[in-house]
Amino acid sequence: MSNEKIKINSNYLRGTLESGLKDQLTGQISADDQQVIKFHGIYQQDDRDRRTERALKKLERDYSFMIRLRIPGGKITAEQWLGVNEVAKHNSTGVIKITTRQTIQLHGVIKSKLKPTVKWFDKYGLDAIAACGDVNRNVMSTSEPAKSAGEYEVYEFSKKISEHLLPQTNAFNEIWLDGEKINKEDEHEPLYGEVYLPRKFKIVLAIPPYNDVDLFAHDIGLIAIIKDGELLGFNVSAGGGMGMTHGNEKTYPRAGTIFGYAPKDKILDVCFQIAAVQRDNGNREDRKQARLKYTIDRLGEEWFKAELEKRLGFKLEAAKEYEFKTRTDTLGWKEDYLGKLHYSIFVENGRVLGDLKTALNELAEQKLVNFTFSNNQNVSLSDIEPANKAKVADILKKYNINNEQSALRHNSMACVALNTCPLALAEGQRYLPELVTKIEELQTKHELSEQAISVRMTGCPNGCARPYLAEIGFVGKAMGKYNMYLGASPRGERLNKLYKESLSEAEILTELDQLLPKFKAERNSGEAFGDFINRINLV
Ligand code: SRM
Ligand code: SF4
Repeated sequence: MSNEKIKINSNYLRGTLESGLKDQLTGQISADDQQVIKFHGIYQQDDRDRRTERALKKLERDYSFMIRLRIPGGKITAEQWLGVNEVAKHNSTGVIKITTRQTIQLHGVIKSKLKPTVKWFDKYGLDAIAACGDVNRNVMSTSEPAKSAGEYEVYEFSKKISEHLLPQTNAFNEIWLDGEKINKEDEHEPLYGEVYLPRKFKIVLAIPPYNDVDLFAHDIGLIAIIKDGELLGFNVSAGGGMGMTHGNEKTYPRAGTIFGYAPKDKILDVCFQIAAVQRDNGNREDRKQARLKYTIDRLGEEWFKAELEKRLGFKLEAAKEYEFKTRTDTLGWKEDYLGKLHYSIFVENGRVLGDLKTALNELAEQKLVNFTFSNNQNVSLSDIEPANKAKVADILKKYNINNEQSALRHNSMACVALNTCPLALAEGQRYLPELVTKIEELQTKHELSEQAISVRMTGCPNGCARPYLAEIGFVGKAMGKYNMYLGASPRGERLNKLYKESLSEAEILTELDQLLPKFKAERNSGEAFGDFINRINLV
């Protein structure tokens, strides 16, 4: 059945999940329910490393599920962290994965453990509602500590927007929490109706000069305008998106367009109405053309703005001035406007395991920290009382957590890819660390060890680690082969371009062995690698 029919027939996202979850004969659920369950923040997957072995033994695939939490603004308490860790230990692979959208995922949850896991999360005030599916997803905001009340208010807006655009169906309550059943006539989805959106929908909020949310990669990007510590409103960007398909020229990554400015009291409505424009005009025939970016390009930016303003009943003001200076998470100790301390830790590809996990658990058990996940898959230990700084530092020292990685690694990011992602054509997080080591060696050879360059890798062109906004982007084409993209701005404002196709590791390293000395010899003072490539028109 097409996704559109599945949504309409799902009875507001119920499908046949209740009975499917109880079926002990198989580790999977029906094909239609696999689409419905995404709206509940859950994906059916299988261990791709074990497919051949299982097929030879005539066994069904090694099915399990991935659960992605909804954590707007990326903040959770110590208690919530411990709750997640406990359930991860018993019901999943145990690895807590910080995603590129400021939340966490657990992999390897078998069908019979899904409901207990969701219930467990609920006990800790956590949910996975709309973390996936054709709805508004987790709303991201900066992970940098607030320097004023106005900046903190931006974080609060990420929660408000998430709530405002949340599906209202009672299905979550009924299926996972044994809530009382209600009649279909009593269901009401003010934004989504029975058809939900044509495709996924993503919103982020940035506070200049930080663009750690990669503002232009999302359906809506809101740039906070703050004066003297007071939040006034937001510049509104729309139509960003990364996903494309190899060989399909009608698909492409697009950087969002800034359409104007709205004061903060109007911003919930702006988000709602942009989603509504997309709901009513997005392509429902072809999912590869269904994101807002294609709607805007098909109908025109002028049309989009006029349609939005008609629905809003007011005109957007001219965009206010702003400047993004960086996209990189600042690591180490920082202070917020209330005098609380924060310590940001680099987490390679967001995988929390081993000593790092033990250290985070110990810090949480002693109630010394809260946690803020970043949009670059890192974690910040948050809200630390200054009197506890030494205790936190001691625990970090005990587990050798010192942020001593190179500038290159600090700016590297890969998507999950194999072994769980069904769409992966090549490795992502399991391979990038090794490639970064080899690029570091080239940097040393060319005396560029200190040079920060954003390097991002994805196992397929869907763009989950936003590779088209990296100074060097690697996009999986086949096992061991990557398309290489160059020339994006390190501040996230300009996309890169395809440089060469289907390169092996040896070919990648040969290219960089030639490009790095050229960069060193010909760059302007302080010029970043991506800006240099762009200036010399190499691609
Ligand atoms: Fe993604 C699909 C993982 C951020 C664009 N993404 C998937 C799936 C669910 C594969 C699937 O459909 O079955 C991957 C699950 C892998 C696994 O085993 O966990 C997956 N995406 C991820 C994560 C976990 C990557 C990571 O390593 O951190 C990120 C989870 C974010 C979250 O917490 O919500 C993740 N995905 C992104 C981003 C980045 C972002 O949003 O900032 C993008 C590009 C931005 C965008 O949406 O345009 C992204 N994911 C996609 C797409 C392509 C969408 C498109 O418009 O074409 C797909 C495939 C699809 O939707 O058909 C996809
Ligand atoms: Fe999977 Fe492709 Fe996303 Fe990587 S970019 S997680 S391979 S869908």
